[in-house]
Amino acid sequence: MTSIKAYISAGSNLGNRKANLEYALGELDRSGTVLQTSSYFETEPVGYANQPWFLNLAIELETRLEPPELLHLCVGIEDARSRKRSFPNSPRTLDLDILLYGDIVVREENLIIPHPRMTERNFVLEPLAQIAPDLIHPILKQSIRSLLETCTDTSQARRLTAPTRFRP
Ligand code: PH2
Ligand code: MG
Ligand code: MG
Repeated sequence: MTSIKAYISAGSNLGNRKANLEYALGELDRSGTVLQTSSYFETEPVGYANQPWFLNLAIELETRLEPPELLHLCVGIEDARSRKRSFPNSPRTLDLDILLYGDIVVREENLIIPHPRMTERNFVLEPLAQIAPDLIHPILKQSIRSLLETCTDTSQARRLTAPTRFRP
């Protein structure tokens, strides 16, 4: 199969957050090519408030993996950082969510692409808009920039510096 550009949202709010995210970047780059990363964003927890703030970033990955293989890779990288799955939106060392996979739509029981909640979340849209503002959401047919402009999420996302290895 030919290569596809996939976009991944990465987040961490337990342990050494930057080390967890940099580990994920290194592993993803071993499986394909990390073309761009956003800056780190320090973000207010959404969904379950009583937990530490997150570091989030968005990753543009060139990959030859099919969507289920990419999901399997992401779960393996999360597990390598001792990710525990206790309850929805619980704190985590590492979360890797596939947002978009080219303009392909996937509706499987364990994998939905585009990510169904991506348009409701500043912590996803702010970093993604930094690296891919003109990218079109394949179902909504709107750019990431315009999805961010119309997003009603009021949670805070503060832009920091970019990871040193993969500056945009
Ligand atoms: N992930 C969640 C739930 N809430 N909040 C922030 N700020 N960042 C996240 O990555 C995040 C969240 C579920 O995956
Ligand atoms: Mg998530
Ligand atoms: Mg996840």
